[in-house]
Amino acid sequence: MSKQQTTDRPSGTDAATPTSETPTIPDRSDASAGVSGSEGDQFTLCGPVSAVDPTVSVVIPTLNEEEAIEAVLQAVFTALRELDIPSEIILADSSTDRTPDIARDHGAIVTEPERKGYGAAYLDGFDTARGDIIAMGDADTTYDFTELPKLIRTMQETDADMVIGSRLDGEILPGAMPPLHQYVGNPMLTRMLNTLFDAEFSDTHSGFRVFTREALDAMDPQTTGMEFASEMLIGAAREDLSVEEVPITYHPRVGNAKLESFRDGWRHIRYMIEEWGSNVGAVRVLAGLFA
Ligand SMILES: Nc1nc2c(ncn2[C@@H]2O[C@H](COP(=O)(O)OP(=O)(O)OP(=O)(O)O)[C@@H](O)[C@H]2O)c(=O)[nH]1
Ligand SMILES: [Mg+2]
Repeated sequence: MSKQQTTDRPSGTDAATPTSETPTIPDRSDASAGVSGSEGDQFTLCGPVSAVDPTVSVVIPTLNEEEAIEAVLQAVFTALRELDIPSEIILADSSTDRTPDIARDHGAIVTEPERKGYGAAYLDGFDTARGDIIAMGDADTTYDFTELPKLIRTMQETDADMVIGSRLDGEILPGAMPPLHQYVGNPMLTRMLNTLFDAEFSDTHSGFRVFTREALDAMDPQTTGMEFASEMLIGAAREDLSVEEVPITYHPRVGNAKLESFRDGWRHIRYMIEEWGSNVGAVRVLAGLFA
């Protein structure tokens, strides 16, 4: 897939290392210093061309999230300071507002997906990601990126292929999720996926996940819409990947939702039925061959 990667940083350099005194905008005068390692509360944020390859790639899809992106990036910075691992932040952006400008000013790499949709954005961002560990989450403040170290440490400690932040096993703050989603849609779609694909996930629509590069290659997601979230987990179940879940707190959204409950819910259901049907069809063909 060809893509346009945009950055206003000089090539051959790394982003600067923000400190608590200068938390919002990395100091460009420091941009030629290369990766300086982590001292105190500094961290290494790799630019598109960097002396040190990032180990962690934080991939965030954005569609007009100018009201939220700054807070989201600050939370990512807090997580990266705690993790103390060379990292990159990639925005797969389709915005027409100031989202990409704000992100670039904060040292993120911004790509412009050719296709529309949540899944298409992630596919584009994953294509750019260089890390062995990939993290994904929304740009709307619903997921708290300061919880990212908990997910990554769980992955390292348990040797899991993927760790999911579970809202349904964690805490959903007032106003964060419509009751229809919290008590009907998400539990029902989670149960449906578990039943059809013999899995035991607690929250299949959580978009806050970390996984290894190998796990991503094995899951091999392809869909472009919101059903991408289900497709990844169906792939994880199919490939028998080891998946851990950790409880997380889900917060109210800043900015307008892009999700359309019934249209996107239906896309998940249709995708699950089609996938299940094609597996059943394949089993029938195989059974027929050996009958
Ligand atoms: N690049 C790109 N990003 C998208 C697109 N659709 C959604 N996003 C982003 O994907 C993330 C998830 O979208 P949301 O609108 O938050 O969907 P959701 O999390 O299912 O719904 P809420 O619970 O209301 O937040 C957000 O960061 C969006 O900005 C798209 O077509 N292109
Ligand atoms: Mg969201």
